[in-house]
Amino acid sequence: MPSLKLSYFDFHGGRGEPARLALSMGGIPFEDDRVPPSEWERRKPNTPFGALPVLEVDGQTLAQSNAINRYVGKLTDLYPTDAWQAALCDEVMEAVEDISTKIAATMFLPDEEKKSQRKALVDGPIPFYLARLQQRLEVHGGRYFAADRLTVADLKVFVWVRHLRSGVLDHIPADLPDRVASKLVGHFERVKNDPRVQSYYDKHGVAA
Ligand SMILES: N[C@@H](CCC(=O)N[C@@H](CS)C(=O)NCC(=O)O)C(=O)O
Repeated sequence: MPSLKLSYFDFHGGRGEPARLALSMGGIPFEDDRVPPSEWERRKPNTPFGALPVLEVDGQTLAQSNAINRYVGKLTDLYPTDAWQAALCDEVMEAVEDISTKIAATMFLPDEEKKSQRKALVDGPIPFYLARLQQRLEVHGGRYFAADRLTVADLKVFVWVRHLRSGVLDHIPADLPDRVASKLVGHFERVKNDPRVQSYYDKHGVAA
């Protein structure tokens, strides 16, 4: 097994969490490098694209969360071996990137601007992505997004739905997923109740 160091910001959730979860679920040792905000300015220029997460593999760096998810998914058997099922897994991870990028763009806006941009997201793109993800889930059997088993795609959707439901996003109602995509919330519960997922959150002392 290569020597692994996963660098991401020091909070639960976000683009680094699916890889942290997958490596822990697969029992693969890795250095969980949690970058404090005070260090980011200094470290940013040394990352491939000026952003986190970054995975170091035997001293070589890999950026882009979904590339990292695919790689760790292969190491942990949480990524399908079948080419078609792998593509379905990719589709879902890219869809979560699309909508997460729209939400992230509002993060540091002045409050009035944030409010109006988030209202527009709540009136359109967020329910759209929730409903379409739910549709993809149902088309592929209703339990998991690909290969009829838990993959990194499920972890990525789980982390996103948890973020929405947590209520930490100002002007985005926490009950939106429950209102527009109850089966996706069912999927969230399924992933949350996976014993490997539960043991990760028990270890880190936070509720899933
Ligand atoms: N497409 C990239 C986006 C990475 C990204 O925007 N990361 C954010 C954190 S989730 C970041 O590093 N923000 C700090 C910055 O851009 O300075 C990926 O999927 O990894």
